[in-house]
Amino acid sequence: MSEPAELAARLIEAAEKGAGIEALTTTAGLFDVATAYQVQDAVVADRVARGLPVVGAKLGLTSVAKQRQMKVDEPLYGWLTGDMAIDVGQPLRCSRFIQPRCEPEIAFLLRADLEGRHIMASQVLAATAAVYPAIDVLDSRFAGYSFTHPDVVADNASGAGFVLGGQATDPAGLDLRLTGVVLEKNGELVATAAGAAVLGHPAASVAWLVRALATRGRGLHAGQVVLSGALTEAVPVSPGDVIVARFDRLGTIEVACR
Ligand code: 0L1
Ligand code: MG
Repeated sequence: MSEPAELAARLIEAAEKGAGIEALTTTAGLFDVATAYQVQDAVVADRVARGLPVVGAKLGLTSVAKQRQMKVDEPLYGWLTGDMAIDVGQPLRCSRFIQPRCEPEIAFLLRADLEGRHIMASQVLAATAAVYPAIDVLDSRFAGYSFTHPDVVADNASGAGFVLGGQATDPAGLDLRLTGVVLEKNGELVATAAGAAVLGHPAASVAWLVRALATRGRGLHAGQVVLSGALTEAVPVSPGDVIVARFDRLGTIEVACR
C-alpha cells in the first residue's frame, strides 16, 4: 500500500486536472478507514497550505438508503474549505468540477465550540446559532463515482462546494425530523424527503460527527458550518440546469448551473 501522502497527491492531481481517476483501492491496494482519514487529512492540509482555510465540515452516507447502496453501516465526514463556498445567488460553475452533483441538506452554523465523546443532539442544538437550507455540491475525484468506503473517505467525502440559503432559522421550537424538502431540477419534481432521513435527526448526525472527531482528539468550532447529510439522493448537474430545494419552514434555495 502506498503512503497516505502519495495517495493524497493522486487525488489533488485529479482535482487540478479535472479528470476522474480509478479508485485508489483498485490501483494502490486495499487500505482501511483509519488510513483513509489520514489521506483525507493530507488532502485538506494541502488546501490549507494553499490559503484555503477550513470553514466547516460535512457528513455523508447518513441515510439508510445510501448506506445500503454502499454496503456500509457508518456515515463518513469531510471538511469544507473557503473556496467551496458559493454565495447565495452566485452560479455553480460546472467547469470547475469533474462530474458535479447536488443534494439538499440542512446546514448548522455553530455559535459555540463542540467537542467530546458524549455529545448528543440536544447539545448540538444548544450550540447552534441558526440552521439554513443548503445544497451540497459533490464531485467525486473517482471516475463515474466508482469507489469503496475508504476511497470516498480519502476523497474528502466527495466534497466540492456548498451553498447556504439566504434565510437563517433558530432551531429552537423546530422539530427538524419533520422538516420536509421538495427537490426540483429544471422545474420537475425529483425527490421528496424529511429531516428524519438523516440518521433519524439532522442534529443527531452532527452529534455523531462530534463524537467521531473526539476519537481523533478533534472537534468543531464556533463559526463553522456543518452540512448534516443529504435528505435525498444527489442529482447530476450540467450547465443550464437549475436546482431548487424547497424546505418547510427553512426556506427555499436555488442554484443555477453555468
Ligand atoms: O455528501 C455525501 O453524502 C458524500 C458521500 C459520498 C458518496 C457520494 O459521493 O455520493
Ligand atoms: Mg452531502
